[in-house]
Amino acid sequence: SPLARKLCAMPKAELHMHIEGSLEPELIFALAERNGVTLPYPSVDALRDAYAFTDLQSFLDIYYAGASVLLTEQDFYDMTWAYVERAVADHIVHTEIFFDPQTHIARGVPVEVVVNGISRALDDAEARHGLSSRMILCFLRHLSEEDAFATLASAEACFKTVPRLIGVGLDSSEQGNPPEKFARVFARCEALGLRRVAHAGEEGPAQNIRDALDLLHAERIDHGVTAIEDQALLQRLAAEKIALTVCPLSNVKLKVFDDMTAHSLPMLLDAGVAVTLNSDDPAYFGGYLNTNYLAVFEALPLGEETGYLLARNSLEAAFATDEEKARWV
Ligand code: ES4
Ligand code: ZN
Repeated sequence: SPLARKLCAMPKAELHMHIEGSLEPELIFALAERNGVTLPYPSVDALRDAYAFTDLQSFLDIYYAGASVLLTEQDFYDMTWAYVERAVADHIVHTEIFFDPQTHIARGVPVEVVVNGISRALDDAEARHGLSSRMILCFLRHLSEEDAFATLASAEACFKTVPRLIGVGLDSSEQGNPPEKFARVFARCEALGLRRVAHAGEEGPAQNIRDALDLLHAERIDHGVTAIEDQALLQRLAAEKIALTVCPLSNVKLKVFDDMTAHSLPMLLDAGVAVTLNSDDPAYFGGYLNTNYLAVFEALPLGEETGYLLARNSLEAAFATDEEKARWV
């Protein structure tokens, strides 16, 4: 349809995409073979058949198993380059990539190997495709505060030497691991001059969104879809222009909503919140960014002007320089 074509062709930014979640089953098996890693699945099809999630934790278990094939800098380069080609095809002009160093450090992979492999692919993306980007190191919230501090210490040289590595995030299991657990880690990150985001209000209550703002000084909220439980919070998000990086296909696959027609996106938009659309873990949740746009506009009564609003929100909420932003208008 004409609307679908416009949605696909709009220039947009992606602000919530876990690079380990872009590993397609075929690449997981190719890297397992290259590295002599044995997977707990006999075939690509058997792995894909395991992608029947009941909640966030059932996904995370398979996501960490998939990431276990990543060992060398070239592995991280190849994974990132595959995503870059999908991003360019979806008319993404700027992307901010999350990565989970703790899941790699635990397997003996130094954080420098992870950062350099991803960063080198993003350098090539900028040179060959004009795709600008940033990297955001995410702490795994199911691990301890002490582990997060140790990870930050091991990455401090990377933050100084890799210009596109600009911030930190907080991901993994929200239930039982509230923002307050990482208040001191985030205070240290702020003192280091790092940008801050956090997953909050994905499966957890609206209070986690408040706490991510007040205790972590998060500048954007990843997901935030449960904000609709709290009218005062919605007003605050709108007034303070706190962007939400919403991931529609993720939310349906992880059963945050029964189906796309039940998504809280229209209520967030009605409240004037700066919503953006994102793919989260595109290899696991059924598609890349344009597939998310199309699924939303298929299911919900939203028009072309809302499409442009969502894309503009993503460009405005990016941690890009004014010079970069000027190229997009
Ligand atoms: C994630 Cl969907 C989601 N939620 C929380 N943590 C994550 N890590 C990767 N994908
Ligand atoms: Zn996420």
